[in-house]
Amino acid sequence: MKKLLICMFLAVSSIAATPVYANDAHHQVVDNQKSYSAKGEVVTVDSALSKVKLKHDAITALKWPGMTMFFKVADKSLLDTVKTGDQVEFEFAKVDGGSPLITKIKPLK
Ligand SMILES: [Cu+2]
Repeated sequence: MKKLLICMFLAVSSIAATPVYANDAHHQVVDNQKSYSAKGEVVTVDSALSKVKLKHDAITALKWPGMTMFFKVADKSLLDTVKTGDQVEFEFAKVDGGSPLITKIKPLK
């Protein structure tokens, strides 16, 4: 439950807060950025806000259980190829302490 809450917090904070790394040139920010891949199902696509709600599988590298949550996408055009109900695979980058940001997403065929 604790992990679930942390992950939900990240999802909420990604909507409410602007990441601070744009203004922070400290090299650790870059060093700590990692990329993760996962699979899931599209629940909601919000192109206007560059967000997608995914019911994702467990992400063991982050010790996240499977859950439904919003992700920001790096570019809203990434959402052109997916729609509600699609099974997808996606990649996201995550800076320590920051919000996950999807860099790739595509339907599983
Ligand atoms: Cu999650």
